[in-house]
Amino acid sequence: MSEAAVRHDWTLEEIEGLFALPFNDLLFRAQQVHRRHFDPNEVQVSTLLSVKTGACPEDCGYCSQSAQHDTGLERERLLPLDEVVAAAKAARDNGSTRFCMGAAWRNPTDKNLERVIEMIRAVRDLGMETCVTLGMLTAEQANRLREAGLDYYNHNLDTSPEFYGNVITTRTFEDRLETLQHVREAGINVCAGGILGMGEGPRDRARMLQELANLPEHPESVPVNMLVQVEGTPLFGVDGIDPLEFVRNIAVARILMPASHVRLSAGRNEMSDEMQALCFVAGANSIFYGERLLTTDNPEAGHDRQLFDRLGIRMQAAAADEQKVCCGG
Ligand code: SAM
Ligand code: DTB
Ligand code: SF4
Repeated sequence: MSEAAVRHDWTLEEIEGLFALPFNDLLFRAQQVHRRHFDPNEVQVSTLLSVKTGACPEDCGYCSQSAQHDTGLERERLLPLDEVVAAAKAARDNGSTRFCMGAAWRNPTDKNLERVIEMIRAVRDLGMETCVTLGMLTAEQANRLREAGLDYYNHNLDTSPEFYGNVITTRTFEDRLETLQHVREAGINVCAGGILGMGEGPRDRARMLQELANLPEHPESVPVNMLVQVEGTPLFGVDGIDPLEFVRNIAVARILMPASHVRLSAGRNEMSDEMQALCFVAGANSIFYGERLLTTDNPEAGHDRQLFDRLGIRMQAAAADEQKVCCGG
């Protein structure tokens, strides 16, 4: 089978074999795959906004927003529509093409979902792609979001099924898969990835990528986050991941999911420009852009533009409407 084929039957041995390649060989293979599917000098940019911050009932060990951790974060109510629209406009004027709205919920109530739908409609009216991450969804809620014109739903597997219970106890890995299935069946583009640097081992990282790559359809967007360590969370102070090991994960994600956008996500503020450049060589072709992630800092937009200039990278322009509706990416 050719290396460019989109497969869903990766074995753990094959994936561990990729990780075991000499660094140069792995990056060369990832670049070859990348160039068959994408313009290697173009990066998609998305901007995040937390539309409901803090007081989340879940106990995710990495998260600043869990009510179970004392992180000093101020609880906020659902943002008013005009504030969301102002933030989306600013992101669009800065060159961002997708606006991702996050809420610190285990799952949305139907009433809250309707309020988020107003936000989705308003952001679409600005000509931007929309993404939301609201926690677990029922099949009906996913359908409702699709009817409202939502382009992407973000829901991360976070880590391997084996390591999952060390990080989160208030929901299961299977719950995550179920929501992803509802999103896929509703016809919404899937954004699903995970976090590296939470104390997991190399096998967990290979297993997480295997779970993503062996979904019936690959997520259109695969965010690879490096843990942002937040004081007061259980994972604060954990041994981080070796930067070159992180780059290898990007390369393996690129090879396993050749046609997906692989997003270099949280943690860029703690990465050198050189590490980020290696991630782009390894096949990352999307970033979160703008000074803020959800509750933590991201690099200054001006710094990112300068880095892109130094690397000859262009920001992907907004897709034409008809492309956006069907197959985005
Ligand atoms: N509450 C919803 C949920 O968990 O699905 C949506 C928001 S949640 C903050 C979205 C994702 O952000 C998490 O699944 C996790 O992968 C990522 N994330 C959260 N905190 C992070 C951190 N400190 N470092 C890296 N990634 C983080
Ligand atoms: C994703 O994979 N990363 C984003 C987005 N999806 C929602 C969130 C990163 C959050 C980083 C920590 C914070 O700012 O609270
Ligand atoms: Fe809540 Fe999401 Fe944070 Fe978990 S990751 S505590 S579900 S906001």
